Amino acid sequence: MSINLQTLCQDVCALSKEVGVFIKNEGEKFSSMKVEVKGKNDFVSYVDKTSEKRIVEKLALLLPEAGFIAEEGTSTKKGETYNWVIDPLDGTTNFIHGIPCFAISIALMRNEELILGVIYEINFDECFYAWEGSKAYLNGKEITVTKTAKLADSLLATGFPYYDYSRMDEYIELFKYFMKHTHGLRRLGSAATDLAYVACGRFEGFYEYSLQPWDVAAGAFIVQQAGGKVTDFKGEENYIFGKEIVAGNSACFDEFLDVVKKHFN
Ligand code: 2AM
Ligand code: CA
Repeated sequence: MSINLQTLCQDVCALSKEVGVFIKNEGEKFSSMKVEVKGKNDFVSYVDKTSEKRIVEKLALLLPEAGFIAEEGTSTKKGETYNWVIDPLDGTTNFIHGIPCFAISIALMRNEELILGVIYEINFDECFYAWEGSKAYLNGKEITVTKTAKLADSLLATGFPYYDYSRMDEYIELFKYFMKHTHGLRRLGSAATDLAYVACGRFEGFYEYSLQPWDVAAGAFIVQQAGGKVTDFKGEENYIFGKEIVAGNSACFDEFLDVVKKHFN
């Protein structure tokens, strides 16, 4: 069966916005209920799980033969050829604390290849998307990575290690290097948003380890369609399932990756 990826991408954008409204509304209720400590985590998992359920149900209608790799485990169906990779709420810690940076991230894989990506940053109503063969877009306008050619002129984003502390020293040394040799580092708390911001030229690059496929799949694809590069810390292709990602504009990517390699390998 041939799939119209452009139409499918539009449908996934519409779905993300619909679920995004739900998450935003629940978040507003959550703020006013913050004093009630009991149920805080329940509430969050309710928002995550309900969102994922809605996403999975709709995607199952849009592409019945596809399987799912979804953070909350709503469906574990494996697709023979097609699989959706879903994070219904990327940036949960921000969401809990009422900090406006969290997103829905949905990617589609054909066998081992990414062919569609949608990231909807809920608070700013920004939808970033691309499909196989397309440019990358933000709310209907084409986006590209920057042409900044030197790390010295770059703004980077990262995320802090949150369970694998065995590589903490390497991480901190790398952090120090970037502090001294770039415009600065940002830590937004949503890897999907970080990657979307690389794609549209707000950041020159992003790196993090210990991330899951659903945190990075859509963003990695959108960065590439926006003219950027994505690898693991070795400069190889294992960035979706390998728990290491370096993404950046093409012009300073080699310099960026070299520094990461020197610190981590
Ligand atoms: P999540 O909000 O979907 O969990 C931030 O560095 C990135 O790490 C986010 O994309 C976040 O995705 C992911 N992450 C997963 N577990 C985390 C945790 N316990 N603490 C902080 N970030 C976590
Ligand atoms: Ca999540």
